Amino acid sequence: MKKLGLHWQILIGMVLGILFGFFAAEMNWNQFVIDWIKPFGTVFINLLKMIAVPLIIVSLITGIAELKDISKISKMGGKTIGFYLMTTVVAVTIGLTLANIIQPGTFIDEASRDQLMAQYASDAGGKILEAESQKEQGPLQPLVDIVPDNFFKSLTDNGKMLQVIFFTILVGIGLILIPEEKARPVTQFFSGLNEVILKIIDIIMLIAPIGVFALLAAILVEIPSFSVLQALLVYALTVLAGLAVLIFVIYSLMVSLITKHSYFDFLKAIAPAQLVAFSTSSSAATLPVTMERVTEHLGVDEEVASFVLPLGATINMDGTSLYQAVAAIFIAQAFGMQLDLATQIMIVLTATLASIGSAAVPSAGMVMLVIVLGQAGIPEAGLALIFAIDRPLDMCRTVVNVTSDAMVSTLIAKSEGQLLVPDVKEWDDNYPKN
Ligand code: DAS
Repeated sequence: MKKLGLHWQILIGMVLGILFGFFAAEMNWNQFVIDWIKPFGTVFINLLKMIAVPLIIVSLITGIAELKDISKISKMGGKTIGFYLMTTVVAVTIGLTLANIIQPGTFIDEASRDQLMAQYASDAGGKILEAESQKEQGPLQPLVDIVPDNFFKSLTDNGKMLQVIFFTILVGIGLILIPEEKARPVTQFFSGLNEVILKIIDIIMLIAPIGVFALLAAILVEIPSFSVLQALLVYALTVLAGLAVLIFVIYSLMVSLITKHSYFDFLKAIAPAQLVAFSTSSSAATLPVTMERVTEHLGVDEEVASFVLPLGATINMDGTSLYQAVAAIFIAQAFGMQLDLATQIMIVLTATLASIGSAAVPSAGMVMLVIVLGQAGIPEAGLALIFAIDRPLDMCRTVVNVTSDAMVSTLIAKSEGQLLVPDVKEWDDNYPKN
């Protein structure tokens, strides 16, 4: 039988985990599941947390080093980065707004919340007390906290991720400022290391079906309440609602206002790329299809597409940043934490940076979520809650990531006078379809 794609293996792992969890709870096999099955879920989560810091360091440095070519090659760099940052901040803001309105984490009833706290007290308690204590500090404390006094100390604490990012960005800028021939060996080293780390993520994801099975079985045995499943469902629907707002409202407005393309025709033109993104959960794997669709069916000049799209696949992940914002608020709510405005603004910053640092491969956004949680003082133990249902959301957020890249390339082409047809209908009439 043809080997089942990893997607289907993970989705099957999810379903079997839920069924087995309910069955084990009925049969009172709780201790067996906690002793012999849950550890596989814990190992899976720790593997992903292990790779988060190296991933953000090498992918940020590699990403910034690529910017260097951009500033040299063309003035489009600033415009492109500007559009990407704007759409990402809009995405995070939509995510935070929906998560605060829908309050998915409050669908976990008190009893289950107490069990959640007890279950993860070691991690949750400490984080919540730490976050509470941070509130007493001065208004500029968050700014002071960004600058590390010892980079290696920052590396050992997921709560100091902004310090790691701050230092990493400085290294990237340093690379841009030194002569090309001196920078090349360094950027080649980090680019090679980036490939190595992406391969390690591939290896980690091979045990994802088992990890997801174990996580779900453990959740259902430890917190045998429908309210947890119900809360997870509301959380997933909150993410999907946010992604839908991006695709059908924000991007529709931007395409219609800035170009003469009808949004329906725009979506029709990039639908094949969206389907590849959905089935691969990888913007990088979808890139060749995105490139073909925008150049052959949207009239975007080759020069613009081959510049804007690879950059977008690397640093523009609107779907991921929205997901990270919703996930962070959901976990905080699930642990009964009230996040003040300063913390939520911190989440906008870290989710934007984490999505820039997220690699264009399956589950990269979930790995980077560790950064967002750590920085906001939200218990990482909550990851066990959402890791188990991450893959279907990854498929959807990757579609949004790719749609945003295609949309920005169309807008940049239009602004550079390199959108070969004002209206995509003209393109289809005057040019041969592929
Ligand atoms: N799967 C990533 C991508 O390729 C996004 C994510 O993991 O959030 O865009």
